[in-house]
Amino acid sequence: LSPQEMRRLQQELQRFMLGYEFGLREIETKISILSDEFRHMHDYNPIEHVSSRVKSAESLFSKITRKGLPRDLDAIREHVRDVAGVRVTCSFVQDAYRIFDLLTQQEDVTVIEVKDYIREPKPNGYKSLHAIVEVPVFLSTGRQDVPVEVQLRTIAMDFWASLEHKIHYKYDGRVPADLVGQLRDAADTAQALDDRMQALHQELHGPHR
Ligand code: 0O2
Repeated sequence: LSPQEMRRLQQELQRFMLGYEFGLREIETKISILSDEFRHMHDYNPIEHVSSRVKSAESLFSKITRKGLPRDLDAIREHVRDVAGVRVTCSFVQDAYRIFDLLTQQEDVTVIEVKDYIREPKPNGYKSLHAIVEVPVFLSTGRQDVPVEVQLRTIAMDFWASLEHKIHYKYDGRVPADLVGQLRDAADTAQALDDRMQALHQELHGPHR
């Protein structure tokens, strides 16, 4: 490629990523407003922690290569829906569903897909509520609808997932059977903790809180 072509491609990639960055900001703002308003109205905060990321160009291209798709931006736009991702860690299971409802009921948020790994955990024990939502961003060139993956989970689920991620990475996906079993047990323990914490919380504040 000539230097001019390289520059053009680089600009195209930057512009492409920027759209996702903006979509992410819209969703982050919505979550932060819900969190602040909840604290103000109910003297209670259902959200413990929010983190977000736009996937790196490198990991996007390796993802479409893994999927056997052409290595171009159109393929990413069409087939990769977690370019922008927000993870919301809540105190209790009930809060994860409450934030999900409050976010997805907003009229400018379109739900594309929901995967409820809390009701139906993955075989390895992974639990989280996933939603791909689309949010409009308004640019000088007009409206752009941007998909964002939102993951909602409890502190216990987040603790489990981050350790599992490290183990998965360390063994390059080939985790020894004994560790897989231990992780599954740990996921049950995390669920037992979530159940007890929610019961205690409800005893303190009543069933609707
Ligand atoms: P990262 O680095 O967190 O972004 P796809 O998104 O098409 O590849 P799928 O299965 O349709 O795959 O998506 P799914 O099930 O909604 O899961 C996508 C994301 O959920 C992952 O993103 C992880 O963040 C998280 N996740 C899913 N399963 C597991 C799991 O077993 N353990 C852990 N720790 N996290 C999980 P990425 O892109 O893999 O990673």
